[in-house]
This record gives sequence, C-alpha cells and structure tokens, in this order.
Amino acid sequence: MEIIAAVEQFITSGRVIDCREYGHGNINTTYLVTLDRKTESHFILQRINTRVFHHPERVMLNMRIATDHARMRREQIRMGADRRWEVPRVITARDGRDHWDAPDGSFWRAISFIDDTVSFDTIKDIRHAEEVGYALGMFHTLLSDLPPESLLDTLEGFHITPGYLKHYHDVLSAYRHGRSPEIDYCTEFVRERSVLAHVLENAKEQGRLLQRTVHGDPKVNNILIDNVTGHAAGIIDLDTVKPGLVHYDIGDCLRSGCNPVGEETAQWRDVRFDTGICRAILKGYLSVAKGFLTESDFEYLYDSVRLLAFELGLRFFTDYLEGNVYFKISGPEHNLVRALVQFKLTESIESQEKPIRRIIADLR
Ligand code: ADP
Ligand code: GN1
Ligand code: MG
Repeated sequence: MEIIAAVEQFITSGRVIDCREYGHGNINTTYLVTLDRKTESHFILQRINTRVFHHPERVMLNMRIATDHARMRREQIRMGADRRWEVPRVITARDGRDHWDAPDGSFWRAISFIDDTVSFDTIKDIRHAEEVGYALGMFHTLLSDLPPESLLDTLEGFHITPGYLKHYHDVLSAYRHGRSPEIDYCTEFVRERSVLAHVLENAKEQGRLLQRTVHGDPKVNNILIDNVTGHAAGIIDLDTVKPGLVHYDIGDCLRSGCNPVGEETAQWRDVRFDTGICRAILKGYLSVAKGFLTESDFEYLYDSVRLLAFELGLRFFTDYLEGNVYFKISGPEHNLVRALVQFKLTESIESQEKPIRRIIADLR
C-alpha cells in the first residue's frame, strides 16, 4: 500500500511536504505528516495493527467518546493558569468517516499533532516523573465520571493476568524448539508466581476494586511533555481506553517509569526499580487523583506495581515462545530479552516491598 494514498484521505488543504515513520510504538505503525500550510501543518497518521485490534472501528468509537468527554470536562475543571492540557482530536477522512479502509484491507486513522511537545522513553529527572504521574492523574480525573459501560471492550482479556497465564501454559505445552538457560529462568520465574497472577482479578470479583474508565497503556512515551515549561501537556495512544481497573494504569505507569535503563535495554541484568522515581510519580498522580481513590484502592497499589511488571514479562515471554505474533520486534530474541527485563524489574520490586509500601503509606 502506498502511504501517500492514505495521507491523501485525510487532507483537505495544503500539499504534503514530508511523511516519515515516527515514535517507538510496539503495536501500530505511526507516521508524522507535514503539510505546507500555516496552521495545523502536522498530523499523525497511523495504520492500526488489526492482528491486535480485531475491530478497529470500535477502537475509534471509544476514542471519540473518551476524547469528547475529556474535552468537555477539561473546560469545567480549574487547571492552573500556567498549564495546558491537550486532548488529541480524531481527524475526519474525506468521506466523512473517522478512518479509512484501504483496498488492501489495512485500517488507517489520523489524529491532530500535539505541537511543541516531546515524549521520552525513560524518565529524565524527578520533575519529569512528577509530571508523568500528574498526567495519568489528570486523565483519570477527566474520565472519572464517564461510566465504563459507555465504552466497548476493544481488546478482550487486556490486563487480565490469569488469562495471559492460561495462554502461556497452552503455548508452552506446544513449544517444540530448543531450551536455553534464559528460557529456563523465565519458565521457573513464572511458575513461582502463578498465584500472584490472580491478585487484582480476585479483588475485582470480591467487589474490593471497581471497574472504571482507564487508559490501558500509560507508559512514559505515551505522555507528552511541553517543550518550554516541562509540564505534561497530554496523554496519547488512546487505543486501549476502555473499562478496567485504575490499578492496571498505575501499575503500568510505575513499571515503565521506575526502570531508569528502559524496557528496551539489552543489559537486563542491570535492571532495577527506582523508588525515588516511584515516589515522584505517585506524588504527581495523587496531587490530582487522590480524591477518588478508596481505602481498598490504596491497599492494592503495591500489588499492582508488582503484577503489571510481571504481566508484561509474561506477555513478552509468551510472544517469544509463540513465534513473535503480537509485539513488533527487531530480531528473533527481542521478546525474550524484553521479558528478562520485566522479570528483573519484578524481582527488584519484590526485594523493595517494604520501602514501596512505606512510600504509598506516606503519600496516602
Ligand atoms: P503505538 O500504539 O504504536 O505506541 P502511539 O499512538 O503511541 O503508537 O504513537 C507513537 C509515537 O508517536 C508516540 O510515542 C509519540 O511520540 C508520537 N505521537 C503519537 N500521537 C501523537 C500526537 N497526537 N501528537 C504528538 N505526538 C504523537
Ligand atoms: C504496547 O503500543 P505501545 O507500544 O504503546 C502494548 C502495551 C505494553 C507496551 C510495552 C495494545 O504498547 O500493553 O505495555 O507495548 N499495547 C498493547 O511497551 O498491547
Ligand atoms: Mg504508544
């Protein structure tokens, strides 16, 4: 498919000057398009990965509901005068729809570009960490009164760790390739933690944690930072906005932010969980979101950090064993190394359970 054919579906004025692959996403393919016009000279064009999202038109429906709601709430909330908060806008295609179905079956959509911002793959300092936490807190606040039932389940089983564990067992029993010390380390790691996998889903079933509208993927590079002020200016990658537990988001944001060497490092032995960053992210988060967290929500915060690191390791490891069918990779061992990174991170979280629980108690 010629990308230019997709670009043209979303432009009403101006000429295309440039179109280049953009960002470091693991799922979709993202392009930054530049036009020769004065306003809105950039936009984001994305080909949605339909191997992951089987009903991309439902993803777009959720995105429109969530962004309309967030924009409406943003006007009602008193945000500091020095703060901007941008909600990405879905750009309508020439035929009036919110996406374009290409003749080859690929699914394309365009989103407004949030100008004068930058996204980092890792946390650069404590202030950045607080802003990342603030961004997630602001996102949850803006959607806190959007009933989760208003959204469709666009990715069944997403963050349901027991489901990933079951799939892992199926894949492992069909696995016929060679073993290695790394594979054995991972299988043993998962075996020792099969009880852990149920912690949040059990709490949900017992009514201790309630479903809300969540982001699903609030890792560090999905939070845009204003170039000038250093403040968080918005949160992107809204494909997984759907009903869920805020714990999925808090756990995911912490597992992503508190790993200073980043999730793509090859030096997996050096991975550790940084409690200073953890404190700063939670401080930023709670500065906006404390009001809607219950006692029970606080009780499960430590479990959520540990679980989400473990869960992502399990997802990467399963994908490796399954022949890399889900995440984009740069080589055959990529998902195995990514899994080792997350498992090392989980170990580091476990070894610091007391200080992490203390941080949560102090900020409560
Ligand atoms: P993926 O689902 O593959 O992770 P994303 O939606 O996160 O794709 O986009 C990939 C990258 O493109 C982001 O990390 C960010 O750097 C950039 N990006 C995406 N949307 C926008 C936007 N609306 N404004 C500015 N940058 C964006
Ligand atoms: C994927 O699309 P991206 O790169 O922001 C994945 C997340 C993982 C993340 C790990 C829909 O996110 O769940 O946490 O990779 N998204 C989906 O980097 O599976
Ligand atoms: Mg992303």
